Amino acid sequence: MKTITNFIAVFALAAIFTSCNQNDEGGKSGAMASSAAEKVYVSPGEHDEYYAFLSGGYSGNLTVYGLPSGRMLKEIPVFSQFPTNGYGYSEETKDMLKTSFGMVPWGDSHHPDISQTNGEIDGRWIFINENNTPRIARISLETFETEEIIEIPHSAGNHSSSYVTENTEYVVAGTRFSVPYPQQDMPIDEMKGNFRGPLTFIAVGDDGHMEIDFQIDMPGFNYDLSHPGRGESHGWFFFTTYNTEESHTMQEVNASQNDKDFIAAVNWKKISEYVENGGGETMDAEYVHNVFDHDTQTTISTTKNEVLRVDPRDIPGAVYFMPTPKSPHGCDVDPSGEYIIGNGKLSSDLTVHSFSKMLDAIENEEFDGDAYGIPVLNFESTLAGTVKEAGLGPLHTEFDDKGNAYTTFFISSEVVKWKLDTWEVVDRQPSYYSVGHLMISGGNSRKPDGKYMISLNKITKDRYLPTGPELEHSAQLFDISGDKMELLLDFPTHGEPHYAAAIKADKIKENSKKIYRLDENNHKYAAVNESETKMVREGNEVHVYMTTVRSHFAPDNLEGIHVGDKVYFHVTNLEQDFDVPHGFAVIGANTSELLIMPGQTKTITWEPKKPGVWPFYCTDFCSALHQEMQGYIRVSAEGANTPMKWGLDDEYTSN
Ligand code: RUQ
Ligand code: CUA
Repeated sequence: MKTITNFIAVFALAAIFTSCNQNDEGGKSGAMASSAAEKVYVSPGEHDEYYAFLSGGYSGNLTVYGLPSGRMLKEIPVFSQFPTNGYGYSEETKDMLKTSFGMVPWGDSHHPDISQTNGEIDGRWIFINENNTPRIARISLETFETEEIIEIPHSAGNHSSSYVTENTEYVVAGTRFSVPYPQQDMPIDEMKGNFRGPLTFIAVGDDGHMEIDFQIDMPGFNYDLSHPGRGESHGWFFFTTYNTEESHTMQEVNASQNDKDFIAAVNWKKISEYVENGGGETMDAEYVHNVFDHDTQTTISTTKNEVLRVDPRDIPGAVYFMPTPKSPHGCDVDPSGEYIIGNGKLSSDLTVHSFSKMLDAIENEEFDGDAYGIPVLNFESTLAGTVKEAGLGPLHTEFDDKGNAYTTFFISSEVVKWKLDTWEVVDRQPSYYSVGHLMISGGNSRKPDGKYMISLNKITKDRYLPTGPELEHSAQLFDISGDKMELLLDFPTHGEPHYAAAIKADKIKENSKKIYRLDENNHKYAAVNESETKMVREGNEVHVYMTTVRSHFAPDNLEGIHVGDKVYFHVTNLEQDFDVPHGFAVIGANTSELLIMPGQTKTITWEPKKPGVWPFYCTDFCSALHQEMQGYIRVSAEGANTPMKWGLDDEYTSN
């Protein structure tokens, strides 16, 4: 134990040392600074070349930036309620956050990944995982809205996710915390040998719809990160593990005892065939699957109660373990699919495995025993090479289009560029400070785009003006087109950017939806013109069918609501112009506002507490007469008999 503690102490010291050092070299001046400025300058009215999607971490969301400018274009709500537009509050979207634990209004999002065709990112959807209450979301890149969220049963800490295979056949989820499988009440210190680590493969249909295909019942290690094979290794998936010690306490020390943990190599094609031929057994599960239906503009939420469990020991050749030093974190596959890189967090070396050597080793049965019945391959047999003493605390690796790899080092706070095949370090640049992930556009694909790299840093202090004890995390943009990486720009992110994905703007912008067509609005409570607006009472529930158009609501005067009523405002935006949303807010609402896109219907609930005449208004500055876009609701005391009456411009309907 003592050696380990010392080891960690040395790393901590090194961190302080390197941070101080870098401080002095941080700034650039003169000609260098102006050439960097030119490279990131996107003049007013011009568009960026790339969309970059940054994970929001504990914000639960996904933020969109333009590159190279670093301008934030949008925040897309995914796993968290978003009062800015009513996501997760409105009647239509609140079920998107339904889980088997009830409504979960927050999430910890980690790793976005863009859908692929033939190993190239295609810009149809972006997936992102939720770590805390295990889920995967699919976001449409036509609407930039979350369309689907699937919960992952029997998983705990969905971290090795949400990476997709070469043709988006599957998106994966692996449990970071091993747990009883299925969950049960048992003593914690009986973990070893009794907990399991299920890996879940979710099939993605041509329309994007996700269904869990199977769950692989793996030994109870922590499955940290994963990446798909590509090219020759298409059909395989690789997962790093740590805590192969299976310790249940003080993991900081106890999970660092083994000299090597594993990368699990999973032949999903083989397992998928096995399952197609009736293999596996169904087991009980409880999970919720939420799909946003564009036709009715509402969420369809379904609770499922079984999954297909597969025992890898029943399928010869399905899973192998490759020993990898020192609690590996990142698990990255190069564009050719030949190299699998495992970054041991507590090592200064990077381990590169060879896919072809792995196949030979399997063929020649070069095993070093097994772990719970899964063959462990001989370390030397799969080893392609080692990048020696590249830095301290390696985490993640990405690739360019010229045979180079880029690895982040958290402790020595730098990005190190090295050559595939020769394993030599060719450049290193400090990051400010303590970089976690990095991202190169198309980094998880056959065709990375070697123009820009961003480092996503954990510590920001002194890079921006202080904003109290909390600073937003910092991202740094590097030009990687030359031999040396060149720092161009710092920009703040929102939440914690664990990983990101980027794509050329051309691949998305033409498909971007501008409006929802009113003639396709099949929302149950839509009023697609003002003549359809009305109030309908059902007991103490009142449904208001309301419309918006620049610059009034219809109706804008409503009477006959009583304290004790529950009012549903179903607001349809009649606009058919790009970028003309209207908002809806009403005093004392216990939810949020609504932001309604052109052609859309959204619903907010309101339970008036006090008699009076209460205003509502449009929150989005939509026209010169936006301030006039308002109305009044008369609320009478409970038990009063004020008749319902609604209208616009003193023309009333009543009942
Ligand atoms: S993990 S560094 Cu999800 Cu590396 Cu963030
Ligand atoms: Cu509508 Cu402001």
